[in-house]
Amino acid sequence: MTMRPQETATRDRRPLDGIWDFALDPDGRGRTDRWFAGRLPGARDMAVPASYNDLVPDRAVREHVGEAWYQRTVRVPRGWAGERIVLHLESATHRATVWVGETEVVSHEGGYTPFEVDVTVHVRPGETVRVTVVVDNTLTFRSIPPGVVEDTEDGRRQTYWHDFVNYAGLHRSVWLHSTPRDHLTDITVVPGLDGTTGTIDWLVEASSQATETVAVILRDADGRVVAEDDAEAGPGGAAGTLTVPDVHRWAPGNGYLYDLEVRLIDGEEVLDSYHQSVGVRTVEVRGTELLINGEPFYFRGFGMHEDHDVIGKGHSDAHLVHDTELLHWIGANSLRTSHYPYSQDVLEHADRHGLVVIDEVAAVGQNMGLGGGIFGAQGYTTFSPETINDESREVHARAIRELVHRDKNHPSVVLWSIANEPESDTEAAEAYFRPLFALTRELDATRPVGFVNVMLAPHGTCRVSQFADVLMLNRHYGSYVHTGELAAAERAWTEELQAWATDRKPIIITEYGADTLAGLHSDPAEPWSEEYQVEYLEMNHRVLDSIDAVIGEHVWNFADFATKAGVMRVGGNKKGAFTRDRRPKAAAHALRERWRAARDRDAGPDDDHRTDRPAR
Ligand code: GCB
Repeated sequence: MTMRPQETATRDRRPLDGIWDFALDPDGRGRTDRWFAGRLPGARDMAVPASYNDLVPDRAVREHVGEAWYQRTVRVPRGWAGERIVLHLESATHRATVWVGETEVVSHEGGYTPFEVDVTVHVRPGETVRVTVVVDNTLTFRSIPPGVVEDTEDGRRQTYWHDFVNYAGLHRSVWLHSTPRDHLTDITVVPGLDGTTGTIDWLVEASSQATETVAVILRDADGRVVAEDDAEAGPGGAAGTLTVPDVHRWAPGNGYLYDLEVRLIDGEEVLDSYHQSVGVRTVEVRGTELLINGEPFYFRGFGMHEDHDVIGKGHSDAHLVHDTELLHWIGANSLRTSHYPYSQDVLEHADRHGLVVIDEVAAVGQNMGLGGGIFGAQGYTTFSPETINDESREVHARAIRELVHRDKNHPSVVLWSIANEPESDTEAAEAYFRPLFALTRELDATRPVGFVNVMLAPHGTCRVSQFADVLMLNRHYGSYVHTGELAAAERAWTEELQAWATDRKPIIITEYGADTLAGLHSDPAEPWSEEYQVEYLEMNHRVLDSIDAVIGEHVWNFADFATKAGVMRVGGNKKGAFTRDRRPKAAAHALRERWRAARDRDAGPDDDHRTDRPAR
């Protein structure tokens, strides 16, 4: 488990982003030929962070299946002598092994969560060291998401059942960082409200407990100390509760954050210090409502993707800022990290901007009745000893553990989504998911848990939604079914939703969308035209507005995105309200009208996505 690298009074960090050496390993020779022992053979330039797939105009790179090597040297800062030195990777998709010099130091499974390794004994402050990372994009029945690799006449072919390109590489920052030898290892904050008073339960763990104290200092956004506490560090860590009278709440549209400075102290000496942002808000499901700070919340926004021209799934601050501005422009208040954990920068940004997040594990495509958004049998049984089995569930459980650990302190995160559109109408699915729901609740008792239900498991047939606190439904009436027949779609959709409403749980429509080619017009509105997308959304909104239990609408998708080629994919999935380069379609303007009117109705006196940020 990791803490994100920071520069503090006791810690330092050096980004390893930039141009690395890179080599594909189509024959899988690199490990036996010890590529980590010297310069990579045939190395070419590769940018980090980025997916490697679209940076080279070569099918061998774009469609590579297997391992790909990254390498660079780094000079360890001279001033880090005596410190603990750690190599931290924010994501390596989908698994990786790392060498420092010729020593293998760590391996990690899962492409969207961070991992790190103490490399102190392998490096010397002031000297350079070679870092080699091999990433592997292979998807199997033991990975999240799943897939199958077949050896064909034309080489290795990767099949998978999710509707986005299997982008791979070092998608987020890589850091070398220092911490003191005696250091903080984990911080958990749980906010609460008692009228106008805020409470923050804090739990801090450290590398050793000998004679140490943990002190916490809470500052408001103006830097004023508003509460302090301390406790002896015992075997289970140090814990306490801070109380903040007249607390400034974190709320949708008002991303107010306090700064919690955590200090590990021995006598008079501050051994380590770390800064944790805290938003004071509560989340609760009551009846058919989801309450934030006791107020019913209605989700307006999108299922998104980390997906851009050239960089693929690579994180870019410029795109993050732009996408957030567009969300504000359109009047959205929330998003789902479909279909994998997004960069921590996205979560931190959502915290600061009062954007509400449904946080999703990369369990997508666990459904052999579906493929790439296209219905049709895949020739496999979803859950079976040979396909998705107990071992796969362990991998899934680890992915949930890593996600909850990474994101537990984000006030923006109000709901965990532990899978997207898995098979959910079989006994095997029920048995698979029961323990995963239990695990998620055990890891975090403060947030509701759900999964995203697929159209193939309508009300009355789904055996997994019984475990969910909130129902999340993806429905494409008027696009995949009743294509072009909006009246019939409206009847069928209303009927299905009325049935779900009898469960007396809150319902979020996590996807509804129609493929639309920007610039294609027709009157009367035909599928694929901008007019049809607008009418399709209007129809959906009539249906959603007619059902009280519906507490949210997330259009699929924020923007057009890259998918593997297919007969239903014209240069990718075109269900975006924006094009892939973020130009608004007519639907974006229609959504803006609906959502901004709603935002104005809901607005609190100090809602403003731009204000109330703590100084960085
Ligand atoms: C879905 C999936 C999403 C697809 C979408 C589509 O239900 O959750 O990943 O992209 O359908 O457009 O087919």
